[in-house]
Amino acid sequence: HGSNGSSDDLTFPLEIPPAKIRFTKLFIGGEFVDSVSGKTFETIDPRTGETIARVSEGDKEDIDLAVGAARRAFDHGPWPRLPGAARAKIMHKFADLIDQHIEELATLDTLNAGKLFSWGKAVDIPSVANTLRYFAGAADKIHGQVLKMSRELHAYTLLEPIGVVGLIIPWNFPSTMFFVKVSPALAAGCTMVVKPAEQTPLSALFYAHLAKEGIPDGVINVVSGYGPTAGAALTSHMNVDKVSFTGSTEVGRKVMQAAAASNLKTVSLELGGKSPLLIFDDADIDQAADLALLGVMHNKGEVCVAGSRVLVQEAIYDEFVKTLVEKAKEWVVGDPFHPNSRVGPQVDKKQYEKVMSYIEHGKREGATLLTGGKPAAKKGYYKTGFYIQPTVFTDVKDMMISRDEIFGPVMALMKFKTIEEGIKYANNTKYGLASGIVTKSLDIANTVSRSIKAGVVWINCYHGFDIDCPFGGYKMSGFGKDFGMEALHKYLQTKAVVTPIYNSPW
Ligand code: TXE
Repeated sequence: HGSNGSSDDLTFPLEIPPAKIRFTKLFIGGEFVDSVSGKTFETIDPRTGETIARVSEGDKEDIDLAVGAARRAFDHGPWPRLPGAARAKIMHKFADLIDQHIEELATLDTLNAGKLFSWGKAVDIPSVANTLRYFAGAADKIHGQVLKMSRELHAYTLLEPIGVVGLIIPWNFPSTMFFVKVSPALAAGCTMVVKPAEQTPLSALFYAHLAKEGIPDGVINVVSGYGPTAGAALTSHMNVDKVSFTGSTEVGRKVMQAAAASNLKTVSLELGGKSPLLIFDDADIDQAADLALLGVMHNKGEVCVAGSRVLVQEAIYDEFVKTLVEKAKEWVVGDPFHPNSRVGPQVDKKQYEKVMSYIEHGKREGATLLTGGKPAAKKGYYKTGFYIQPTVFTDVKDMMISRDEIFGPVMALMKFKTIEEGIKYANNTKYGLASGIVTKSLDIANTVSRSIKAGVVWINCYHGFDIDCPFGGYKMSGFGKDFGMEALHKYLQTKAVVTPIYNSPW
């Protein structure tokens, strides 16, 4: 059953499950509050495009209040002063609370972002609890070094929390991205203001509710609102010591400019990508086609590391294409609550229109549409939803669809001859977030992985994430790592303390 964009009833149940939304206000200083202006904005269900709740719209004044609460919690509150083990204990409790609400949290991310419910329940939400636990494990192991000075001086370093941090979150992984930033910041002893994406505030506000049980007031503040207002106020705030941002390259540039123009706060950026998957002649074609589809169709292509450029070596190209077309049918479009669906709706109208316009560009620029290319599921309750068929273009040259981040279920297939040519094509992008290689040859895997300019190389796998594995870009995909112990160090700063050993002149 169910081919691409199928109108198969199985993946589109006639009933839309009712939304149960409990938290819609800003969370400042440990309380849920209305925005200063009293304004709210709509949050929608991308399955239907319909409004499911109105959420408080934070702006500059609310960011001021939240930063004030975070500042007080940092300068006078217990959090940065607690022994690391005490912070860890509270973080473990937070993680346990998440485990007790997996189903409700997964529901919110499906309702708000169109993410697959089965995936959220089995993977996304349990792993955010584990992200908290991973960094909790580091909270009592943060220490500096004793230095070997060249003169009669005793010196050591202290690792101190950087202060109040601003965390700006995208909508494609509302839970994962929240905790990838919040967890190391908590372990470090920072206090924070989180600005979730305007498309997906619901799970972030639920996490704020859970934080009330144990995390001291003012340590985590959540201000929902738009980027150019609430987001910009956070990046240009004089009392924020660091901003960690995940989003578009375009806004990443603005974040750096705002930091430079205000108090020179440090910045880390996880931005867009146009990641290559290189498939070599010796690859297992079935495995390669599965990985290629997983790489770009997972989470309906709304993944910063999406393997959106698939580069296939000449000798297997034709056979690969045949296999790919067959296997693309397994990526069934449907209601993300339905267990048989693999591709849910794009997050909102703007993203839907962006993806559709790239598909039109691809056709106009002369690429061959192999499969998909149309809106999907235009029926019943779903006719106003943002569904797009999994789409594959071949004969892709240097075109918009091979250069720009589309952020949808759209693959650009290209052919290469030699290993050198494959590497050259792979690196022919301003981005450098991720990459993949499919080969049985250790020599090819070793050579190519060292030649690709990207923050991660997945060999014979894709989306191989782990909490312990540093993740972040090269080139215009940004800088600074999320995940791994490197992420903890983004929220720390080093102080050197120096004293003479003897009371002698030095
Ligand atoms: O991103 P924005 P958008 C890419 C993807 C997507 C495109 C546009 O290609 O199609 O970006 O998406 C906040 N100061 N990615 O427009 O605007 C905003 O409120 C401070 C890749 O949604 O960058 C949200 O919280 N903050 C990416 C966050 O930035 C501002 C994930 C991201 O939104 C701001 C998302 C401002 N001036 C989109 N303007 C990834 N790397 O995974 C906006 N924001």
